[in-house]
Amino acid sequence: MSKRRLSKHQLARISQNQRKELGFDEAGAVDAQTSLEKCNGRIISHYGQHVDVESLIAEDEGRLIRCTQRSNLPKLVTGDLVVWSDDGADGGVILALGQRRNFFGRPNPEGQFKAIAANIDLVLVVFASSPTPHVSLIDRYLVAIEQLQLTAVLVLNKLDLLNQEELTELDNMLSSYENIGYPVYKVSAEDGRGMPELEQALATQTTILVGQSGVGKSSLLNKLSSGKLADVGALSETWDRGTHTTTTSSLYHMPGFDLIDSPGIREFGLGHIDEQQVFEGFIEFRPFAGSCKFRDCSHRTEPGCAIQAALEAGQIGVERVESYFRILDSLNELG
Ligand SMILES: Nc1nc2c(ncn2[C@@H]2O[C@H](COP(=O)(O)OP(=O)(O)OP(=O)(O)O)[C@@H](O)[C@H]2O)c(=O)[nH]1
Ligand SMILES: [Mg+2]
Ligand SMILES: [Zn+2]
Repeated sequence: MSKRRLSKHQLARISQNQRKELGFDEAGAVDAQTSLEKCNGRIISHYGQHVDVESLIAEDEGRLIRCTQRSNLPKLVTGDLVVWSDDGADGGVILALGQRRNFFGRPNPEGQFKAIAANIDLVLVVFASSPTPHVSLIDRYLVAIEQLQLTAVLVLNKLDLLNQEELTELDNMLSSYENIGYPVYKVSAEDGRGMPELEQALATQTTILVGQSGVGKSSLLNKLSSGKLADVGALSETWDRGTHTTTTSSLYHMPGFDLIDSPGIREFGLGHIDEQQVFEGFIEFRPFAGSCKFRDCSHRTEPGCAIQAALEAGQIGVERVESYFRILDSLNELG
């Protein structure tokens, strides 16, 4: 009886605060996560009411079991380590969630931030010349990735579609990210260009592919596996109408590494993030934090602003500063 009340209490608290739902910062949610030695399965895919779990039990390692979950658990996501048990029929039931090392997430249509994958090493932010990258979408991803203390890698796909002029333009943009410390890969899932270098960066890691719908995340996955694992969208205009080919995050084992394919997005909202976190998400701004004349400097027009000074000195790029203000403005519109 008291157990039941506890889980209800936990659920109520979960709805109060999305971060808590993700299993961090909250005594209740952390208690709900069990130690990793007890885990005997990993979630590799998630569909509405059930999840596919691969067994980590030595004698049937890799076997897939379709499981339901106990209602007192937080929402489980791909990559979660779990304790499961046979349900006596063909499937299983998930009894406990193993402690999450980290997670990646995205805003749902209501603007709340939801986990989509857990226990990952790298986030591959994929973009392409078509569909055209939304303004500051990359920076929005980077802010979210930095806030979650994950490691970002940028991947420009569809290199085969670029002419020299377009390539030069994109190279300029990409080198500005390389200069501030983000690895950048230029590849084509179509003709395989750049793929060996990318593959090297993925070795031994668990990596999630994220980015707009239609940029070629599933195509990259298929290319890296030398086979067709994931469905790829038809060459069409459907991305612009919001049709996504991949509809759920799934984990795939590749030779020497793991990849999680995720559904594309149209917008990456940052409603869950505050101004300070946006600032910290622009990693090249960090050395200037606290150096402005005014403690509450907006970095726009105040005298003695360290960010404006760094911009004038060429220490930070104008596109990034503009992008920073655009993101702040969008937060204010939401608020
Ligand atoms: N020319 C060219 N086309 C590509 C390349 N990579 C992917 N495509 C095409 O782009 C389209 C979309 O590819 P997908 O792999 O389905 O894109 P996605 O990012 O997984 O999309 P969602 O699952 O909707 O998020 C398909 O028609 C692919 O054939 C590439 O490197 N070059
Ligand atoms: Mg896809
Ligand atoms: Zn300032």
